Amino acid sequence: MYKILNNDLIRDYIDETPQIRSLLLDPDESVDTLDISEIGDGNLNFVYTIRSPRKSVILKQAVPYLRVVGEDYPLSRVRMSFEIWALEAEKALVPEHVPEIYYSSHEMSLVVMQNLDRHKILRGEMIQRVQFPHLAEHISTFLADTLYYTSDFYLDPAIKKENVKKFINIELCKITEDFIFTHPYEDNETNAYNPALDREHVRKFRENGEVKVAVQEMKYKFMTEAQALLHGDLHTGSIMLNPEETYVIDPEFAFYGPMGFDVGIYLANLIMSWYSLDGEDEAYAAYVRGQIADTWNLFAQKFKANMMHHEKERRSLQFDYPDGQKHFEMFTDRFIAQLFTDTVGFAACEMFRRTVGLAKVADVAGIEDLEKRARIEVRVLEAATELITHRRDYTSIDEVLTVLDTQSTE
Ligand code: SR1
Ligand code: MG
Repeated sequence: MYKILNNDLIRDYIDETPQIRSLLLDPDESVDTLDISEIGDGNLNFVYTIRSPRKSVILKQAVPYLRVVGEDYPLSRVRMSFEIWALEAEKALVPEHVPEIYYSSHEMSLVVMQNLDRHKILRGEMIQRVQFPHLAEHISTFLADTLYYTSDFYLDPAIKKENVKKFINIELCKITEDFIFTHPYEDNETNAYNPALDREHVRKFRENGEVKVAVQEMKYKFMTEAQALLHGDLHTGSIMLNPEETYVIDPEFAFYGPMGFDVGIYLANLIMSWYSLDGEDEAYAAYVRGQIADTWNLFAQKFKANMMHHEKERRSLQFDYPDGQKHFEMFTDRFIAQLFTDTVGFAACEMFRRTVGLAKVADVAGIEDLEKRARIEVRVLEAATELITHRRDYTSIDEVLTVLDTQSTE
């Protein structure tokens, strides 16, 4: 039966759950010897580290409300089932980039998994201006493989449709629909922004009809295009890494959606990290720009390679082209061009909401000088406006990087 755990109850739970107990302790060792501490500062769940002399693990439990808002915002615990299923699916595809799952319970809405204690959260590392030589290589692999191998390009159509059904993640999709695609564009009580950010700038994009139409188009895509199993919340706080290894965590927002959403959310977080530098630290700024360019370019190459490698099997897209290879490549290139347009559009939506919506990014929101922060935020809003309204015009990531350089005229 479900109950919300705390430090003491976790001890009891481990004592009565042999699969976890035997991971951590010898039969004659007491659970009292375990060192348990809550580390969760996440928006949704409670997270604990549990250490024994032998091993340390992470225990993550969903509670029946949205942690960042409180008990007044009920949210069903089923989100943990989506996280468990998504971790299992991703682990099968890109084992080197997904933590080990030791135990899971849908009834208790919890998962026990590898403690990535030799790794740090990417966002924090970017704020400290740490460079990671393999990051773009690793994240592009994660994206290319999870998105390709869960799509109709690879899966049997019946299996793919079963997966779509399994991953109907109504409540967390609603959070995204509200907090990314709706509230930031209207006067909503959940919005919060820097008091130094001129209301005029907020009003300007909120009253821009072109922006609103474009956001609506992106929202409709998000709601209707079940292309692949997405992570669903791939910001830089969902990545843990060290110079050698990169892990993607926290896939509770997983569902079947448009591929460009995952790519766009990630690139937007890199873009906001770049803006947070505010022209300082040229070397780190060049590194971040390199990450933006390399992630997209490597992703596009790897996704295309997956498409072409399995071309003979394209199980759900059997078609007798006059020149099979050439025409399938033409189809693939067109698909990737559309994916790029979607990526740019979703990136812009993330940039808007991380500036004026409920959830911020520490890279920018952590800047103590509010005037400086506001100057950066205006640039983010202006770039997002440009990107979303002209997303169909860009053909390369270099063109997107050029937009980032545009200075405010005011
Ligand atoms: C209301 S929850 C705010 C955000 O936290 C999660 O990480 C998602 O990004 C969500 O939109
Ligand atoms: Mg998360």
